[in-house]
Amino acid sequence: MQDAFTIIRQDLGPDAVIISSKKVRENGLIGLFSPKKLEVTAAVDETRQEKPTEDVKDEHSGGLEREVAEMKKLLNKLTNSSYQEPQPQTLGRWRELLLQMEISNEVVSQLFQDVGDPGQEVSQQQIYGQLTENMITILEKDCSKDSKIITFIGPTGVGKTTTMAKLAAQFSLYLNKKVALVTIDTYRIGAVEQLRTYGEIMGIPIDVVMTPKELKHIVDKHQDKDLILIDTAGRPSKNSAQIRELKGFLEQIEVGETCLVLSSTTRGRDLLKIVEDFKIVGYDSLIFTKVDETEILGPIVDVVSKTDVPVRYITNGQNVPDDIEEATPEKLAKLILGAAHDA
Ligand SMILES: Nc1nc2c(ncn2[C@@H]2O[C@H](COP(=O)(O)OP(=O)(O)O)[C@@H](O)[C@H]2O)c(=O)[nH]1
Ligand SMILES: [Mg+2]
Repeated sequence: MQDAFTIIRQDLGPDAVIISSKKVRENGLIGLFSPKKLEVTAAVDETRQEKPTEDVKDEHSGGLEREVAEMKKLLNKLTNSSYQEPQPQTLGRWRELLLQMEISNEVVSQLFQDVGDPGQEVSQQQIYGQLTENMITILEKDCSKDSKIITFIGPTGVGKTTTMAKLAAQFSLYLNKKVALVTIDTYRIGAVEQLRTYGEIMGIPIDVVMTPKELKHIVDKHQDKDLILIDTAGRPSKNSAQIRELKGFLEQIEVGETCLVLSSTTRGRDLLKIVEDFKIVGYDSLIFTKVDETEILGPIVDVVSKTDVPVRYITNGQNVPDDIEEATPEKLAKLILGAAHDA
């Protein structure tokens, strides 16, 4: 505060009054751990200062300009001379934060490997860097599947059909690939219509199949395509009889890659149950949808750690085809740990 007074006095003169002062944090994750800064707003009452009044208009706007310039200067000085508070117990805070992001105790312990002893002095950047590195190691999984035929499985409403439409559009419109869409999602009213609409817009053929035999026939028919995407009915994962039925369909063809689609908004414990239930069908990779709808993305790390398969894509909105991104371990780690990297 003493520093702020000095700066205000220099810039605004002895008549300056303090309007408000408060401690503020920087935005983002790193803000939680860096010392708070002091923000002081001060002003001078111009009516108290004697001024020539000949050219009121010019004087007025000139005064305003000067004031803005001075305020800018003051703000710059204030943000540069940061107010130091005692450092919080940072390692403990990070651990707390990771647990709040719903990463399990077990995985949090893995993430803290080589991060440093609690007694030791480590900078925020060092902690962040090591946590990121450890998270990348956990997220790095192999998926050496040939992905000519990709099947999308997963619970109801997670975004399978939307994700498939996004990928179909990306591959056909941007990469000029020949794409075919097949759906065995005949259970939900409107499900087929939804896909048909996307297909029509993109000029991509759509086939609806009712039986495992039909599926084989259709896939054979599309041998000339670069990519065949197969949509499935999102059956509740509890119902394992239906999961077995799905398996019956998929056994008819040589699926290149099976993608388990999961929503980021599902609670961690439910996710772990779902990935377990879908093991009957089997899957080679994961897609996490709706990352735009939650800030708690910790369970992704747990799921990858448990399933041993990589995350291929994340989706971040309802817009077809743009709201989808390829997921690399680096990108994911950064997303999960927040924007701290840039700070
Ligand atoms: N906010 C958001 N909504 C999504 C995303 N992906 C899909 N959705 C929405 O989730 C709902 C269910 O999607 P749908 O593809 O029909 O799910 P399916 O039952 O798994 O095929 C739809 O309203 C989609 O627009 C996403 O990444 N973000
Ligand atoms: Mg669907």
